[in-house]
Amino acid sequence: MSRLRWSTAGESHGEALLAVIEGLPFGLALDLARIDRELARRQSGFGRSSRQQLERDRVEVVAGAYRGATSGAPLVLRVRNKDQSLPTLPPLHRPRPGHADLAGAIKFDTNDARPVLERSSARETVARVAAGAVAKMVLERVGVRVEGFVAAIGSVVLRDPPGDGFAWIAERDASPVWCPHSATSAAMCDVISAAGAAGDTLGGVVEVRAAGVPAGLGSLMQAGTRLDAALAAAVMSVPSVKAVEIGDGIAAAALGGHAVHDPITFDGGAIRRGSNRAGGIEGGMSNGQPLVVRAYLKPLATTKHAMASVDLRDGTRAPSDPQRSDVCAVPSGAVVVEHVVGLVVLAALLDSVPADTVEDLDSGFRTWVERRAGLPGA
Ligand code: EPS
Repeated sequence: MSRLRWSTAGESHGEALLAVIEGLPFGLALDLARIDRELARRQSGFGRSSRQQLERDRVEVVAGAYRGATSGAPLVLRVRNKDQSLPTLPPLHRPRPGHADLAGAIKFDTNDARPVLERSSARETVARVAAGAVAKMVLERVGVRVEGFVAAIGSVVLRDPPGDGFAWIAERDASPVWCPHSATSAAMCDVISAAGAAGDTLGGVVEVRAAGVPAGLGSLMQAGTRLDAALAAAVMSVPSVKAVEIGDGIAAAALGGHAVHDPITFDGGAIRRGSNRAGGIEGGMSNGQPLVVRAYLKPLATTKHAMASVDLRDGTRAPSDPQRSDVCAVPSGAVVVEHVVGLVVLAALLDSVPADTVEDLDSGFRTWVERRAGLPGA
């Protein structure tokens, strides 16, 4: 089990969303305004429902801090819901295809899927972003930066993804769909508007890059210690995600090995790679190249027009229960996946460089990287 662990609690229309993060080093100054900015990014993508105008997500620290910094205790974060209508919301008897409603109703042996909907709602990702924002603050101390963007919405694909580095951030942040290319971004807004007008929903692809990750995080030794496996599991657990890709994983399946594997050179006193098709991971370990993780999101399951379903009380044919929903949550997905990747990378880092305090992390990280500079074992 990793030193860093996290979990969330809360319902979409309950009192609040909560995140519990254990294993953080002592002494990390908690920049709450920074967490709020990430929460605002998660909320503000084009294509979200009127709910986003209602909620103004703000983080509060409930436990685990002392004088504004982590205390080494479990850190508990809370984001209150403005819409706390859960006690008066009607039961949900007609499950929506593509949602957790039906499987959850069967699991809990109930014909009212309301509690299932409430917990499976993507509103839960508020808590993951809050937790991930803390993870990113720790990572940034040691020069690791994690950023995500939208690579496709529906049929509109970002043809020319940005190169290494983060020169694209300003253009991403100017885009209402978090896509770092203004013409593609405008086309994405157009397809979202068209889908909304037709009463439909859209999915897409998000890409997350983590730069500054040293080689050697994760482990080849067991299935559960592989960094790519941990990333895939965490990213797949984000609502709507149906596929996860590391590097050029999907395209690589159709190519020969010479066209796929990244050449190794030794140049200027350092190991270098001619390309990064592996997405920064080989053998379940980071290889010193930026991590590249892509998530494929299905169109939202809550569609405006009802779909074929049944009434769970008597099995009669009945249209699925329409709920308020977004047209497209892919821009939010880019922010959520970015934060989830941040949590997994920090967990891997703390497994290799255990640290009780942030100062231990600073010095431990420096030593760990310095020992591995140049040729290994030299
Ligand atoms: C969601 C349905 C919508 C979304 C919600 C996720 O909520 P409501 O039914 O209250 O309009 O807006 O997402 C959020 C509130 C959020 O903050 O992301 C769903 O069914 O998953």
